[in-house]
Amino acid sequence: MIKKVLVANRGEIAVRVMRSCREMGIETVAVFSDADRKAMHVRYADDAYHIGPAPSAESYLRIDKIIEVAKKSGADAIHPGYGFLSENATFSERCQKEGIIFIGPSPHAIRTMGDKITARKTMIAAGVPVVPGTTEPIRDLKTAVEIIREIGLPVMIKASAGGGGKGMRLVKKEEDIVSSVSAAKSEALAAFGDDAVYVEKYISSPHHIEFQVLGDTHGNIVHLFERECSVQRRHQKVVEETPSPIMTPEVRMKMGADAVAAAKAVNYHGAGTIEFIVDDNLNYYFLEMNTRLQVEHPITERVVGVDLVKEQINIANGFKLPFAQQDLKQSGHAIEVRIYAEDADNNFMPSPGVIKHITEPLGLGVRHDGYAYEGYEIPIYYDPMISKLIVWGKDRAEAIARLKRALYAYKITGIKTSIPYLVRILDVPAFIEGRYNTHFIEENQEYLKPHQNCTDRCKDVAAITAFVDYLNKLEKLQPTQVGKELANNWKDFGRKRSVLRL
Ligand code: MV4
Repeated sequence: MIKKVLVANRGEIAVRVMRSCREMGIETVAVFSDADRKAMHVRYADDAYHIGPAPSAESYLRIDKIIEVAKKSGADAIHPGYGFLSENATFSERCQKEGIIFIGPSPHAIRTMGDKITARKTMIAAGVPVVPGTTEPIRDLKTAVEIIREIGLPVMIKASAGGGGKGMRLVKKEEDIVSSVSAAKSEALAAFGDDAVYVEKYISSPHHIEFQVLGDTHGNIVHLFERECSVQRRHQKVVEETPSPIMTPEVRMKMGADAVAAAKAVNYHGAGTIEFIVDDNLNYYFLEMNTRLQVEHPITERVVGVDLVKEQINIANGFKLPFAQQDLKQSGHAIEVRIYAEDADNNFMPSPGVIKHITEPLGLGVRHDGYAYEGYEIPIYYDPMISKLIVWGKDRAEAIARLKRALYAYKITGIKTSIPYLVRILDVPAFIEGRYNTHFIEENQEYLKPHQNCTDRCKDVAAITAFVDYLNKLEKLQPTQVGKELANNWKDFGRKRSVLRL
């Protein structure tokens, strides 16, 4: 039985994992870099160990140091969160060897799905539809031209060791094949140390729909339905929702069964996600499998009513899944938005710095997964995502209204955040109507620019912030008191906004 979990991560996900541990009566161990001495996950954990300098290559990615801390602290298991070592087969293997439980899938599952060509072959053998294309690495440029002619242009060239859009190239014209393939190969070699690339037919206006799966170590695998993740910017998800607005019960059943078949093909245990690319006629194809807990997992938790981290831990303990497929139902609608410390009005420049004031939204149907607090400095070294806002409604319209209400109430000063940008997304007609695909952001640039009301509001905010700075200097107020001052100013402000319907 797992009694103590080392969380090999930072930020909101480290805190989120520890919350489930605490509910289960499991002790938690944090690890932290120089940049994270004052981070929330360090404060939240029962115990915390320093593992190195700020750059992740010297801290959160150091397998040896993390294993050492696990032993020293008496942790019997490690939860990797997402990113960092979460999809590192060597790490999972090393844990096994050291007698520490890795809360995640087997090294074999990670390895098979991590190599996209092997994953494609495995899916074909399992009868799961994949995008038409190659199942062997492109050997040389001459055969590349022949193969691509056969598949038909346009095609995507992808790195086998890549994923998530890294090292991807679209080829539209025959004369570009040679240069694109060789560029993709050298890019893949530089980025992943592996120049194997493969080719897929290009699906022109796809949806990104993924299925959550859970498997236990007794061979039981279920899916927990889909997440629609088509609102992306440079392969970064911005909004995720479930159910998908384009899904039908029939296609959901089929895709769910294929997601389970995909996981079965690698004897999957733990939480995982099958990514599909879906065209307008709801033809769908396996894209890749993520062998970790994902950022957007809370929308599934809310609509299906399952604590995915708790299930991960129970699976790692060797327990059987407590539900069968027919026990699982979707109820209502959930949406998540990711809040980044960046300036959407200045080319999404990262905006690290000290959080001067933060008021998180509360109320019916609102969940906030974050880690920032007043006085905390967002480090420059890691992903700029500072929190996730997850709302639930009985239907999509209620969820959107609730999300808007929550975003209006969400106040962060000291740094720039993507909150105003997210509000604008919720006002785009195509989003409101649920008619969008992966081109949503680029197709709606005009709507997503700051508009007049918004600009006025930003000026007001600037004035208030300047006022608070003035108070701060004049009276040497503590951040919390400054916060109260600010909150009072916002009271009127909120009322005005509800009239303006920004
Ligand atoms: C594709 C595609 C079109 N056709 N593959 C991007 C992320 C990576 N997981 C795969 N991606 C794509 N693969 C074929 N054969 C279009 C994309 C794609 C995309 C996919 C999901 C969400 C957003 C996207 C944005 C641009 C391109």
